[in-house]
Order: sequence, then C-alpha cells, then structure tokens
Amino acid sequence: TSAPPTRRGALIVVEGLDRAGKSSQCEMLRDSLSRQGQEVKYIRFPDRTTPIGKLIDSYLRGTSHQDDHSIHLLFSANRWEIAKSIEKDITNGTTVIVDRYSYSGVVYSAAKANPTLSLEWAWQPEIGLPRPDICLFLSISPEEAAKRGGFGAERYENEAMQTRVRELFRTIFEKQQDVSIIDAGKSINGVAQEIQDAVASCIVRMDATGAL
Ligand code: ADP
Ligand code: 2DT
Ligand code: MG
Repeated sequence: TSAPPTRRGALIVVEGLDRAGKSSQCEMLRDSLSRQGQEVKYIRFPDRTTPIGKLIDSYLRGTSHQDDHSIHLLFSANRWEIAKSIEKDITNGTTVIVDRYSYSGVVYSAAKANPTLSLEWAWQPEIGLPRPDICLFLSISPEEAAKRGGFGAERYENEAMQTRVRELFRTIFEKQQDVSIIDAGKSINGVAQEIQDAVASCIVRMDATGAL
C-alpha cells in the first residue's frame, strides 16, 4: 500500500519593519496551523547559525565592516544555502513560515542610497529562490513602533534608515502581487486573526488551482 499523496506545503513570508510584530506573529501562526494538524516549520532570515550567517551577525552587531554590495550578496547567499531544504519541506507537505525574506533583502540594501546599489541590482541574486505563495506585510506607523520600545543597538536600528526602509517597502509592495498588507497596529490577537484569514484563503486558492 502506498501513502496517500500529500498536498504540498505553502511558503508563507512575513515581512515588515523592526518591531512590527513579525516574530510574535510567526510563532502564533505556526502554533495555529500546527493545532489544525498541519506540518509546519518556522524559520527566519538572516539565519545567523551558518558560517555565512555568522559573518552577517557580526556585521549587524557592528563588530565587522563589509562593502554594501558584498553584505547584500551574503544575505542572499544565506537564503540560497537554505533554499534546497525549504523546497524539500514544501514538496513533502510541510508549510514553511519565513520571518523576513528577499523583500527585506532588497529594501534594506537599497535604503543605503549607494549609487551603484539600486533596487533592480539588489533583486538579481534573489531570482530563482523558492517563490512565496503569500507574503504578509505587517504595516506599522513609526509612532506605534516607538510604543513597542526603543531602537536596539544593531546596524539599521535608527530613525533615518527605518524611514527609508518604510518608503521602499511601500514602493515594492505597490507593484507586487500576492501580498497581503496587514494593519500591524492592532492588538496581537487581532493581527493574528487577520493573518490566519489571509493564510486560509491562500490555501483555498492553492487547492483550487491544484498547486503541486
Ligand atoms: P519584530 O519581529 O517584527 O521585530 P516582535 O514580534 O519581536 O517584532 O515584537 C516587538 C515587540 O512588540 C515585542 O515586545 C512584542 O511583544 C510587541 N508586540 C508585538 N505585536 C504587538 C501588538 N500587536 N501590539 C502590541 N505589542 C506588540
Ligand atoms: P532581525 O534578525 O531582527 O530580523 O534583523 N536584513 C535582513 C537585510 O539587510 N537583508 C536581508 O536579506 C535580511 C533577511 C533587516 C535583521 C536585520 O537584517 C536586515 C534587519
Ligand atoms: Mg523579529
């Protein structure tokens, strides 16, 4: 007897600014899907545990310096080194929830306003990575984010950078399809419900189109 065919898992990306609630919501979504009996994994980028991730970690903590292009490619390489395992999970029916992905990759790099690092340049190394079935953008105002605590000590955690990042997220998500913009200023449970609804309709859509 052969095992019944498994429906492939979904690739769910959660994006947003610092303190938008990404990590809290990824955990809640994982628990909610898991309670519904789905196989589910929660991963995050950068994955600071790999050798490339350790370079990224020291750059973010400010203990090392990197050329803007070079660190951009390391962030991308950090996704490529995990891409195969994401594809394997999805094929085997496991839903993968990803905390930050290519969108953070292009937006944070392009926000540096380096004349040779455009959004277009930044997209190139992302081409061919596993394609998200849905991207949830947790949208939050600077005022709401400030209520959730001050900036940390890492690179990028300052007002000027966050303002440019917010603008660029808006620019790319205006053109992007399959993105759900979620008002992340609501209560934790309110946001979680909105995310669960968006994910449920994404899965219905995948079933209807026979996504394999
Ligand atoms: P991110 O991963 O986007 O940086 P976190 O999930 O770590 O955000 O949340 C940042 C902080 O804000 C945490 O202290 C968290 O408990 C709090 N928080 C998250 N979501 C909400 C919400 N909807 N309302 C109020 N506080 C929140
Ligand atoms: P957190 O670990 O707190 O999410 O912060 N970043 C992230 C990039 O510049 N490029 C990328 O490709 C990714 C995934 C966003 C990680 C910081 O690193 C930035 C904030
Ligand atoms: Mg987080």
